[in-house]
Amino acid sequence: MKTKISFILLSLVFSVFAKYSLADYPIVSQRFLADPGALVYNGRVYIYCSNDDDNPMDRRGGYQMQTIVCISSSDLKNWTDHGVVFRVPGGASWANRSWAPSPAERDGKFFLYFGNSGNGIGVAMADNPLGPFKDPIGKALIETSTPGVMPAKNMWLFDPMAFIDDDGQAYLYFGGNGDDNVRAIKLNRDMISVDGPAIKLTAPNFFEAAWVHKHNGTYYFSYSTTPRAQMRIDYMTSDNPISGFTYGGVVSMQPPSNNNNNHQAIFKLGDNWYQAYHNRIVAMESDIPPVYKRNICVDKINHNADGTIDTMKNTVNGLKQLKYLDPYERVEAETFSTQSGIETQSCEKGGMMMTDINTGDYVKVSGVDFGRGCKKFKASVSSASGGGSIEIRTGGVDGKLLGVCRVENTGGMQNWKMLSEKIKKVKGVHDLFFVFNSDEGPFNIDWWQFSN
Ligand code: FUB
Repeated sequence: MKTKISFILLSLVFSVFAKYSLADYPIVSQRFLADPGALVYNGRVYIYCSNDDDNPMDRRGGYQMQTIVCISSSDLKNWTDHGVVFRVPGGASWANRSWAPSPAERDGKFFLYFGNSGNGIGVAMADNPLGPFKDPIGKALIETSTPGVMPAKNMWLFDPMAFIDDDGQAYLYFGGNGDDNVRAIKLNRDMISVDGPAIKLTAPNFFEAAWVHKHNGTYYFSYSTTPRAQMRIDYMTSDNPISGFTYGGVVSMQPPSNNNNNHQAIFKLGDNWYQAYHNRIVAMESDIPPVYKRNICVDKINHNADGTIDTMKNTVNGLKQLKYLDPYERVEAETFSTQSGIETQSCEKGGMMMTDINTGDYVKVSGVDFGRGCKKFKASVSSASGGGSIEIRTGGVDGKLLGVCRVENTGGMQNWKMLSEKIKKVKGVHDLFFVFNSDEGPFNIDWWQFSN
């Protein structure tokens, strides 16, 4: 619960933040998110993050995250904000913090491994990637008393990474704060218990953020280096998942607009490999103390034939859209590539909605394929007052106006009504913009869809 003072501070700060937008970088600028963990499932990448919205705005606030947020995309441009998928102590009564998650899927069950601050590692489970995740064992999965974890000097017992090898054996990597503080432990097939003691690994300048991926038969262990080594993401390679690692090089330098801790998740979507990471550009550009207010970015990485990784280039908008968005399917309003001013929130009936819509706010949905053309637009909206309007444009906030959809009073902010509107015919692929006017009162949007 927020105190009144922090609420006032928040309101002041958000009036600045709300007006901020930045091309397609960072992804998901309506939230402060950090420490990505990626899972590719059914053609989508799900990125699970520490929720920096849980941290106070105050620069002395520290990391106080108790929730994990999930965002996902199938095209790497338009991201869907799924909101909070796990929280403590509700989802794991023994824990009072949850951050730096690592997801895994096995036999149709989904697992999230998380750090209870630096004091132990928990596991939570769900039937689908969006949770809600719940701890199935009622205690930490990894503690200092877990065989093989100790002895270790000043080890941070956090930043878990779950990796399932091609032969089906799963491993959990974790640790922090010292070259000798990396540990790997086998997980049983159930993914919620361990098989044998933790094994000690050593990584030069190891600080935190363990991550493992496998490419062409080589295991890559990547991690954040210490502040003295600029908090780069370095990597080691081996032909064995738990032994024989040797230093390989640098996956990525300290990101621009970060200047503090660094944390990566490496994943393959389609034919290419990517790294999700965080920096602090949203807070910095909004004059918010940035240390505990991070945001997620994604860039492409390249493996060479000799097994080395080229040092990644951080870009502002460097990723290609992998496929166009289909506007003839229902699209959740919390799916977009860029926003200015809006917020996302859970709906009482379930799912998420776009909210806090003010006049002049907008969202951009990239690369929308209208095909041979459509003439109708519909959306599910709610308003407890006069409402406002949604301008439907292509090409920019001042681009071609296809139509204006009026939002009237629906009888409550959680009373949903479907609007439909004839629009000017639009064909082919365009960036779609919704530009909002809420002069007659606030409104929410749940989903939208075009038709012929
Ligand atoms: O988010 C809290 C901590 O910051 C994580 O555990 C570390 O990896 C660093 O990113």
